[in-house]
Amino acid sequence: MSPTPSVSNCAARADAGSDADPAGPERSFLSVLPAGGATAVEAPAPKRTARLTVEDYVNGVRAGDRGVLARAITLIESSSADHQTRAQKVLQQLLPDSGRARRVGITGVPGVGKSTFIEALGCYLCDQGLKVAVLAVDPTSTRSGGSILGDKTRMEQLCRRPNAFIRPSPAGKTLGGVAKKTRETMLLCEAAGFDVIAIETVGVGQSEVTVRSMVDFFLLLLLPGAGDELQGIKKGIVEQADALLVTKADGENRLRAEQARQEYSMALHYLAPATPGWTTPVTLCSAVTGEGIPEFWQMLLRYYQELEPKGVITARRREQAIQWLHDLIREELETRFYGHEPVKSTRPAIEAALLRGELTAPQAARELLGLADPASGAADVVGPV
Ligand SMILES: Nc1nc2c(ncn2[C@@H]2O[C@H](COP(=O)(O)OP(=O)(O)O)[C@@H](O)[C@H]2O)c(=O)[nH]1
Ligand SMILES: [Mg+2]
Repeated sequence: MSPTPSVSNCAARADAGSDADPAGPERSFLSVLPAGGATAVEAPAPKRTARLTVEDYVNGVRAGDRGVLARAITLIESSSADHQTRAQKVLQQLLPDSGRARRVGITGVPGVGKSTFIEALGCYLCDQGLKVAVLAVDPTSTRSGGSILGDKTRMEQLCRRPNAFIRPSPAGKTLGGVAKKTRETMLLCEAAGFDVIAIETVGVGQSEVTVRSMVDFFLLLLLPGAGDELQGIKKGIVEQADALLVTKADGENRLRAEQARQEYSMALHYLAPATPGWTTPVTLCSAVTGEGIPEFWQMLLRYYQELEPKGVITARRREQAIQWLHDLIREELETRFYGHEPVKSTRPAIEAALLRGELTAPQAARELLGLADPASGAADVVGPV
């Protein structure tokens, strides 16, 4: 990606996850970001490139300033201790302003049309005067950074909308790390007044589960041609979806898409709905003809209208908050455990003993755990049996 982004709201990610000063890499981005979303390139305003205080971040995000929002996200993505301290202060103050957006996760196999759909939906919503933020969860981005760039070029239309904000996921080492930033980024976008947050799963594997755990509504996109497709989708994902949408229902695919829709509708009869009280619909869409985009939005509104009064959305968010807490604790404990010096130095020997058949895996685990916490009862493993 070019270090000097063009006039758009596509946030820079070159610095994401690094220790770079948030005021630095975003500087070029800010200097060309038009205040009101107009296309004119303005002269850099010196004040805006200065190091922001916690108050500056809080006020800027609250005011819906996309430049400050982008910098606040960079602060959150930074792994430097100083940045993290400030980032947490910013988040703390903005927390009361968060929570008002509709959180939608979009998944499906690579190439199914997620980015294209999000762009079409995003443009449609911007036309309605709504503010749309697009985030991505990509645990594999360290290995396949190209996919992100591809996505961005395909969202060129949406990038130009003043009501849109697009932020690719940082290249994270662990899925939990990436997801943590995405969750916090979502809170910041909500505080900045975005009405809809669309989160695309980019990598394969664990990212679907992670995105499901941070959204209200989970959409699964499917290719026309159900037979093959059913096998390509990980078992369990269909059961997690609040709607199935068969993409590319245009041209010669139109008929096949309709057939796929019917097959999936039948298959869903045998599954419990992902959200209690909601019947999972199966519909068609085409980003080319625009079919299904307004209908999807109407369906999403109906979802909230029906389930919000019953407290279903609130309950889900509460569960997700608790789950997030435990995910963070688990991740932190694991990092500390493997980084603990006695564990680090003894681990190769214990693993070797395991491979030689001298220890079982549970014995090896207890021995290592005992090194991190001598009170944990490893004695009965290392002592006489
Ligand atoms: N004909 C047609 N092609 C589409 C449609 N949506 C996406 N595509 C194409 O499918 C390919 C993959 O789309 P993309 O959005 O990048 O998929 P993603 O990997 O799921 O994000 C691109 O070449 C798109 O142009 C659609 O509705 N109709
Ligand atoms: Mg994509």
